Amino acid sequence: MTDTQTQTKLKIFSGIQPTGRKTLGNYSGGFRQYAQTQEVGEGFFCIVDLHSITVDYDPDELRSSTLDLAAMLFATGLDPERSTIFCQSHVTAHAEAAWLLSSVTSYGQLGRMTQFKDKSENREFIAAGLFTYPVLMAGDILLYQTDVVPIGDDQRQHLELARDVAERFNYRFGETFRVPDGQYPEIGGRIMDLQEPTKKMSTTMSSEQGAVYVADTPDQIRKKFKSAVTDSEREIRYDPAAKAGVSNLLEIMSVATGETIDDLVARFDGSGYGDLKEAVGESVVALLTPIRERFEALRADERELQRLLAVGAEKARRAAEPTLELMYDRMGFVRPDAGRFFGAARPRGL
Ligand code: LTN
Repeated sequence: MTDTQTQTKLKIFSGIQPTGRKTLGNYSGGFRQYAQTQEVGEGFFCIVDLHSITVDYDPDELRSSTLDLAAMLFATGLDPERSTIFCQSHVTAHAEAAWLLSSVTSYGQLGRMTQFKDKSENREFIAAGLFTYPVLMAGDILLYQTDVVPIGDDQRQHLELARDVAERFNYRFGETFRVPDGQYPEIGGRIMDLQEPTKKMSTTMSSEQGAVYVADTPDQIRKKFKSAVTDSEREIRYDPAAKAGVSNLLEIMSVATGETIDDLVARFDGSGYGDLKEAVGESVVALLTPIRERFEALRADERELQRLLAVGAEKARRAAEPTLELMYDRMGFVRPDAGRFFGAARPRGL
């Protein structure tokens, strides 16, 4: 690939929290999209371990969840050759950028973040890091001159803040950052709990029976679909606004097989719920079995995971460094190795 092609490739960045067991909802609204973006641009996928310490957490769990997530990202199709998969804490530019950007982030705007308000409610101890969380996130995105951020609907407000921070920095210190766009999932972005279809399938809030985990065995998956809630619905039809069990099952099957919802509705016209539930269960078993097998093999080899993460960290460092240097320079810092960057490698377009 030539230099100019590299420079015009769309840059895609997303951060994923290394917490909890990942669900079918995480796969459908997240991992699946990440793997697809590799076809359209240059992807950076960051395991945001620094974000995970902003609420109560257990260090041993953080360690194992970080490796779980790394294995999951590779198992769901991210290719370490084409994309950059790395841990946030391995690239010190993230912590540095967060501090620098805190000078162009409004205290008032941080206080209006609904996630901060929700997570700090009724807590005895509220970490300062929970408040400044969106600044670290803005740095994650802006360091890579990101064009597109594939992200959940619940992160809109944080992305808006990142855009505001980029614009304020550019205005105050001169054009430095590309202002990123969010990309929100459409179909499959909201997989609901199998037991309580009015609630999102969640790592933390769902019951064991309500959530399907990417690493569940075929028998566990079949059992969960068999007992999925469909009651009070008369027929097999798709009405996402009703947040009903049947619509959720149709959406899950569409994600698993790639068939359209209309085709599925036509196929199951006149069938009973039992048939639908069994078919959806089998489609999910077919989808997740190869992923679980790859996950288990990778997760068992921590040395290999560490090696893959080291490769990703090195690529990420090289990608982030020019922007970090430019930030320091624009902000008036005297650099220890002045002249190394300027006049030569500047971030794309600057
Ligand atoms: N806040 C996000 C995780 C996250 C992120 C990012 C997402 C941290 N940094 C940068 C996109 C881009 C979440 O909780 N899902």
